[in-house]
Amino acid sequence: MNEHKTYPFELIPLPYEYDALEPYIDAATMRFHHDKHLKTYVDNLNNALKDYPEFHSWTLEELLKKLDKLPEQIRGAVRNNGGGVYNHDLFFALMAPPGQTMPKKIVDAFGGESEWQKQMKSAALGQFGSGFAWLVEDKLGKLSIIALPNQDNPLSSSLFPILPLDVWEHAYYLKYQNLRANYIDAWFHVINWTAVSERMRRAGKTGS
Ligand code: MN3
Repeated sequence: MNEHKTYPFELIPLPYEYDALEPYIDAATMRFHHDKHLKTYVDNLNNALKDYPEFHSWTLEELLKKLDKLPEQIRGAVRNNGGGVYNHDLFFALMAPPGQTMPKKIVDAFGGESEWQKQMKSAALGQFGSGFAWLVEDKLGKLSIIALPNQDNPLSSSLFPILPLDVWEHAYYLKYQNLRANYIDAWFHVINWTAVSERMRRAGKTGS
């Protein structure tokens, strides 16, 4: 992932085959989403920073945490495209072929797997237009679920991003058309809970 890397940022290859998440997420959607949409965010982020060498030593995480320190001319582009890169790196890394088990920490925090799913689905359906539903952790280690518009990232609100669910139409339109709820139900099958656990351990160590 690019989160701890600096300019120029890269298109990170998928950690699995394009069809690895079938039948829940189809190969055609994965190709467009990763090879086209994510690549555009990477290219636009690099273009935005190209003429600002003073930020070439900042990691993507730092850029998103300190948007207010950036010049106005590039702040919007970094928010949208830097968020686009971070959010998609994480979204793709935190999916895997079906069959993994939800970590106990999340089951306990939300009172059960189905209760967690209910809250995540509600946030994802409630996000009007484009955006993400997020499982986040605050500085005290408390887990919660939020929705953010467009490519906004929890780091910009002092929250640590644990698990994103992309609900932009490009994430599901080819297979599910307008049926966002069906796509959300499908995504629940392909969460990489092993990697989510890793992120929660890291959040616990570093705080947000
Ligand atoms: Mn997307």
